[in-house]
Amino acid sequence: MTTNRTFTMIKPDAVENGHIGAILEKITAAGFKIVAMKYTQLSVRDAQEFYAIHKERPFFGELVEFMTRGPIVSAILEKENAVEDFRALIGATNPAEAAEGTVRKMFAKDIAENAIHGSDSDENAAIESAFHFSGREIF
Ligand code: IDP
Repeated sequence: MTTNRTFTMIKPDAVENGHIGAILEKITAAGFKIVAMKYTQLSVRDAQEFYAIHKERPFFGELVEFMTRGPIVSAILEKENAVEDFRALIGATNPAEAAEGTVRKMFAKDIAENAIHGSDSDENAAIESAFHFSGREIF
């Protein structure tokens, strides 16, 4: 089954480097409609909870530090087949392996500071959206 929504964050590196506008342009040009969006900063507790699945990984501390070091843009996006199509738009986790023209290929530095998040399943899209937005912030 496919749903029509996914969740994204433009990560602190891409915000610091001034890429918010270019990334949102790519997202909307690809046919995604923004149904929720905010400019915010994760607390350490937020990042630990959001990435809890990675808590045993060696890079967990680095990931939490990175994701909390500055503001992010979080958003919920709507499009047919949103999760899969958005993962294709952002490219592989490691920008060195990402396809030409993908967001990570264009704007990411390395596997840690990789510019953007996209949910990896419909279930996680719903969980991550609810983590960041209340019902009345979603249109
Ligand atoms: P994804 O974001 O493409 O779904 P995940 O494997 O879920 O990739 O990893 C979550 C995030 O953790 C990545 O986007 C990246 O920021 C960070 N990360 C993943 N693997 C590494 C690594 O080997 N070193 C440092 N950071 C990593």
